[in-house]
Amino acid sequence: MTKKTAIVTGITGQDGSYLSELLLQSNYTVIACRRRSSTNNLERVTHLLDDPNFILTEFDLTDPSGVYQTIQKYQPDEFYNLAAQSHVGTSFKQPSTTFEINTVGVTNILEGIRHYSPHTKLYQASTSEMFGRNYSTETDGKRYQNEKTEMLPQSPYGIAKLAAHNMVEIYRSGYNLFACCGILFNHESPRRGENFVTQKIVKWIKDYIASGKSPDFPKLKLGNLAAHRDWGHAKDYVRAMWMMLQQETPKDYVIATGETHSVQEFLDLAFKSVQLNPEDHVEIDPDLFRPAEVEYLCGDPTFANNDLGWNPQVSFKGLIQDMLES
Ligand code: NAP
Ligand code: G4F
Repeated sequence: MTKKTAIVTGITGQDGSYLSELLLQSNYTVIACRRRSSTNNLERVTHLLDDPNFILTEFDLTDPSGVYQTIQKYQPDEFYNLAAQSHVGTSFKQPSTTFEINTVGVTNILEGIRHYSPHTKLYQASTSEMFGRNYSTETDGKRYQNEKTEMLPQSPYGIAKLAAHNMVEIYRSGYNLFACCGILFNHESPRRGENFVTQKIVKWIKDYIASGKSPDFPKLKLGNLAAHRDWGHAKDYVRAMWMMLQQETPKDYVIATGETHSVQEFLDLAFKSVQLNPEDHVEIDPDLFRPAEVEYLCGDPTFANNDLGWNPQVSFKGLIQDMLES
């Protein structure tokens, strides 16, 4: 396999770490971008730091000159933009920062590629959150979202991601760039951030067991348990990102499992697998409800199945097991 170079942003995050592993295994040089931090936040990529093909670079998406310089310096074959303010709840508290990073930051990358490296193929991390409260309906009444479903975002995060998604489309058609978006549904793993609901539940279980099941252990506080999500495994989803950039033409794809479960179901299954009952330990906290909620997400990945040959390998139960056992 010929050696390629890829810039990856967001390498301190869940997806950036898995994608970096996949690219290094596939003989890439990875230009691993992370923003300055006053503390060490490289835990997810510690095992990659000694690899000479993993080149750490300081980079903040919101600084256009730094973005341009990085693109001009490396002129990579591929650019995976995984950096974002990725927490939906936080986006209600920090809407302007979210827009600056998730929309203006993406525009900086598009401009950088257009001016300094137009051959570079771009992957942009779009999201099912862009569908918001909308879905399509099959004749049997099943609700789903696919590439044709209209988008009605319900959060500053969803709006910022949709603006970036549309920006990518403009640069693809207007400037003929190879730029595409993966519309990824929720994906989790042992490396998921602790303030997303799945990891929050799993972490509580682990800490509770580590406490010796202390009766004084604080309750698990959660918000809306009725929301439905289509949860897959991050390892499967980063494979889809790579596959999109190996195509002849740039296209956007929904990446999902096609199954949906409520937060309550995730909670019940995780607790049951360690012989605990959530009713004894969970407290509903009204402060954790969002000003606007996406109640139902269930992706239809038919296009990715047929066009990319992509299929998820890890089941819902397998995902919970992996998170609990890690
Ligand atoms: P994550 O774990 O929260 O990682 C986000 C990364 O972005 C972190 O490395 C973070 O760095 C970096 N970042 C934030 N602001 C930045 C800035 N101004 N400049 C440079 N880097 C910055 O997110 P993830 O779950 O891996 O998701 C990856 C991407 O996919 C995100 O764009 C997310 O919005 C999108 N997405 C995720 C899912 C999902 O279910 N996981 C689904 C659809 C789309 P710090 O460590 O310094 O904070
Ligand atoms: O785990 P969540 O915070 O994920 P959410 O909001 O679906 O966003 C994730 O998936 C998106 C793709 O659809 C990504 F674009 C985004 O970057 C992120 O990765 O919340 C899932 C559900 C929500 O309905 C939330 O209201 O769980 C509900 N929930 C209930 N209690 C909670 C909690 N969410 C969090 N974070 N914390 C709770 O205590």
